[in-house]
Amino acid sequence: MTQAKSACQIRSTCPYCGVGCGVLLKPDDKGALDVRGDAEHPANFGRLCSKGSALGETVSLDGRLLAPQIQGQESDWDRALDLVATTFSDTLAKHGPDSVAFYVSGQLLTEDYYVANKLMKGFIGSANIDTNSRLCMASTVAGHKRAFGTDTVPGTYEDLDEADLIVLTGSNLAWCHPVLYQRILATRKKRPEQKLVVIDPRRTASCDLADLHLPLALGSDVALFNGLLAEIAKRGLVDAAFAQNVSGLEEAIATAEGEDLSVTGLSDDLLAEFYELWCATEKTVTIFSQGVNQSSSGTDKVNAITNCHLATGRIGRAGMGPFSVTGQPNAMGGREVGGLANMLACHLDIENADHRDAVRTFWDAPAMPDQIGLKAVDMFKAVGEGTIKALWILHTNPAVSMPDADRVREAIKGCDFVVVSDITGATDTARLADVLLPATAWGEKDGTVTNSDRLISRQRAALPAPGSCKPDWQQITEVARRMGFGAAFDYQSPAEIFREYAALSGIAGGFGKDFDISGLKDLSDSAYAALRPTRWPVSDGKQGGRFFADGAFFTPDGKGRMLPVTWKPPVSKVERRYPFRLNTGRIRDQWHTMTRTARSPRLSAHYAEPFLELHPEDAAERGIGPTALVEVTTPHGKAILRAMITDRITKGDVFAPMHWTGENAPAARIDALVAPVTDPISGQPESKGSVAQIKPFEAAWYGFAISQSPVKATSDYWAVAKTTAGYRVELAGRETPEDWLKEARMLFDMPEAEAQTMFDPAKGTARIAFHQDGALVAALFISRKPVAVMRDYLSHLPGGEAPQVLSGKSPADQPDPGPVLCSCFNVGVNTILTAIETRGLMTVEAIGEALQAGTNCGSCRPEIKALITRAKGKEAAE
Ligand SMILES: Nc1nc2c(c(=O)[nH]1)N[C@H]1C(S)=C(S)[C@@H](COP(=O)(O)OP(=O)(O)OC[C@H]3O[C@@H](n4cnc5c(=O)[nH]c(N)nc54)[C@H](O)[C@@H]3O)O[C@H]1N2
Ligand SMILES: Nc1nc2c(c(=O)[nH]1)N[C@H]1C(S)=C(S)[C@@H](COP(=O)(O)OP(=O)(O)OC[C@H]3O[C@@H](n4cnc5c(=O)[nH]c(N)nc54)[C@H](O)[C@@H]3O)O[C@H]1N2
Ligand code: SF4
Ligand SMILES: [Mo]
Repeated sequence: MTQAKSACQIRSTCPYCGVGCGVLLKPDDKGALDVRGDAEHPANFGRLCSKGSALGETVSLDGRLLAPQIQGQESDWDRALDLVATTFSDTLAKHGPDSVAFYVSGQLLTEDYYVANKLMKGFIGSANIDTNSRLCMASTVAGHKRAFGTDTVPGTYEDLDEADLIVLTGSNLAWCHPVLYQRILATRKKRPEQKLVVIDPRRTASCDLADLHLPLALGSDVALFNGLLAEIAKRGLVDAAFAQNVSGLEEAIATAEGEDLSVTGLSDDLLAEFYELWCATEKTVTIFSQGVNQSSSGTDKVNAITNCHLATGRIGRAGMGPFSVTGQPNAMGGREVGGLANMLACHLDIENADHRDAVRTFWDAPAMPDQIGLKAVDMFKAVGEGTIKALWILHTNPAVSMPDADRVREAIKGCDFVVVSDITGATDTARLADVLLPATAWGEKDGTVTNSDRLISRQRAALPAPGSCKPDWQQITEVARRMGFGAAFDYQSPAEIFREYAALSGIAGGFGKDFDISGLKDLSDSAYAALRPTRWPVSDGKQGGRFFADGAFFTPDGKGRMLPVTWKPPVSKVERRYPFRLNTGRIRDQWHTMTRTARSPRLSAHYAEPFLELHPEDAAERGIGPTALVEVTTPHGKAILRAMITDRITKGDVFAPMHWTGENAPAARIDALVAPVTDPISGQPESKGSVAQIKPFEAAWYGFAISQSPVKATSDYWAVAKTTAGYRVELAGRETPEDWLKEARMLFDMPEAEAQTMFDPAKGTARIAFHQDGALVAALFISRKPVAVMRDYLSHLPGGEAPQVLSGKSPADQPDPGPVLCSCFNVGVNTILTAIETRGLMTVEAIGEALQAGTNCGSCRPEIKALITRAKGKEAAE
């Protein structure tokens, strides 16, 4: 079947991670959307993870931005676009091209991205366009360019099926690229000899089904892979024939041999086991992600990995190669169109005069910068210093996701003119905008994205654009026209933009660049509409496939480069005042700053609150109990997070998720704590290596609330999550209010409603519930200790009668299911534990048969396995 539409099902692509899963969309006439995996899409063959499966729950218009706003007042497109265009033009005229900037996103579609880059680099005449991919893929881009001469991912997903060894380093694939992880598990079922090794300072969910876990010291990957390179040389495993195509071999090996492996903190036995496995297994794929990239030595880490693959010639052949998995759905597309401040377009270089001239001629561009622009961290510094006076932010939320986020927030607030294009006005960044432009969202827009393995897939609209929302490409081209660049931005459709882009890539191909999709430059509108997933390159010379097995690289001498790299510690030094290393990252069911995933009750049930993973000994030494709140301080900011005491983390490290924001847990904006230090080559921030102090948060009171409607919390700590019945809220404060009933009325905005109460002043407990027309609307539970009530049970009560709500627990015949582990079938941890303990179900399959848990998307299978392993451990100990 090749049609884009079949039986009212529309083929599109999941808007979350870089796996790039194909989806089948079926809208109904009420605006709801049925979302299934596309069995014919080569990235997922029908599989979806928990986030993809819950897409239908995120498309409601609740909270959507539906019309432009100027200074918080609703406006119309003409006025808003005129204001944006005149302000950018005036700023340009008065202060020159470097006084304006765009900050864009790896979630923009290729067509959006292409026109944003063209406007800034060809017509405004500045290279001040950077992207959140600077926080994500920049070290990989720099590492690839150093090693290969271009930013090329050599392999494809099929390599994961064919590999005999898969190494995950700095990648929690089970949670962040779940469908790829499931793909590996499926292979291992068929070929149990395939081995899986995870290299991560934390024992993540990805480790639960792995053969080997190396809990290396944070930041020590260069040393670990240098040790491997030295071992490769020692064993005589350098591929002499392939080495003819590689420069820098001897120097890289000599440098590697001098490395002190003790900085990895790994035992000689563990190192030997890993090196033996790697050396003995030709078909090895090394997958890497943010544990590698988000580091002050990120680029060196990438090259420490590529060195090992180049030395052994394990690259570009089936089942082997270094493999950077991309984060965002179009992180790869953004790299292709030149969305980074140091790139031009189609992998061409700004600083190369021939490349510049070719692009200038192609675009008929009046102004082209000959120098690279400001990279994200420097861009927001320039905004803070007032040198950038007009800033347009599209499809990203930097007030939350940039390091030193409080300073970034201040910088945006103080900027003369800020435009934000988003699908909602309720983000930390959108709230600071002078002009807010409403964008069409994923289900409503058309274009293309490129995933981790160079597959270009179509995103197709299945729902009508609500209100007056416009796609990002139209917003950009409308502004370009109003700035006087109409002729160059006269596009009527994404297809037209795509054709131009494909034609430009042919010029890059002419320069010998890898990214050439000129074979698609004459795609008709209907062929674009029907385009099936297509792997680049698509040119007369090459169609899809892998790169570099032939030994031909894109460097000036045509050779692959090995780099002499040495271990350097993270920039921030652990010291007496800041004795902990703060690692940050993702959880399974939330996407970044939560503007979409937090709308889904299912996805919000996995972790309903921001948390800090810390080691049991560190917790004990500091008097931090299992459900306590922890105050985390770094030289840059403070946060309050729920303690999650676990030996999955190394003593001395702490880990916090990046997701929570001013909208849902203002004390837990983790990037407010992260130092704005960067890799000197890639400019990528070290989001995982700040230093911190921790202590118990001195709460005078703790609270838990449930409510049918949104709440107005103001306490020192609060965190809200969506439930099927409304909202659940965790609260805490340093000072106890005088009157809890008054507080509850304010929290729930219920000045009048009749209250049911239970107070015990001596114990400091208060319980208050509000009913209306016989149904529970809200309830608040207060205590001097962390509140002990059955949260998951209570969360379902609003809207029902719930006369016994103040007891805080379920009637004896209704056990508390506990926090949801399987979000597809809503199965809680307690339910699974009870099944393990009382029914002796000791395999993931048996649990699946009995409870359905883990049988749909499979994202929770590693966690089910971990529960079983824990239960087995307990049994053995008893
Ligand atoms: N559920 C979910 N999935 C996502 C996303 C999301 O928000 N939510 N976002 C997407 C995006 S944009 C991205 S970029 C990817 C990121 O995907 P990943 O990179 O897999 O995710 P992270 O959790 O940021 O970091 C991965 C791991 O790096 C480890 N790490 C930290 N420091 C080091 C180190 O020095 N060395 C090594 N070897 N490991 C280290 C951390 O402990 C962490 O477990 O996920 C994508 N997928
Ligand atoms: N501490 C720490 N910080 C990190 C990371 C980390 O691991 N640790 N990871 C970094 C990484 S890898 C990444 S990728 C970034 C991600 O960080 P961000 O890009 O800031 O996070 P998102 O929540 O994805 O922001 C996307 C925004 O676009 C809006 N949006 C959704 N659809 C559309 C649309 O169609 N058009 C427009 N115009 N807007 C839309 C959303 O509502 C949201 O506000 O965070 C980085 N920050
Ligand atoms: S793995 Fe999950 S989040 Fe990533 S593209 Fe596939 S369904 Fe979407
Ligand atoms: Mo990312």
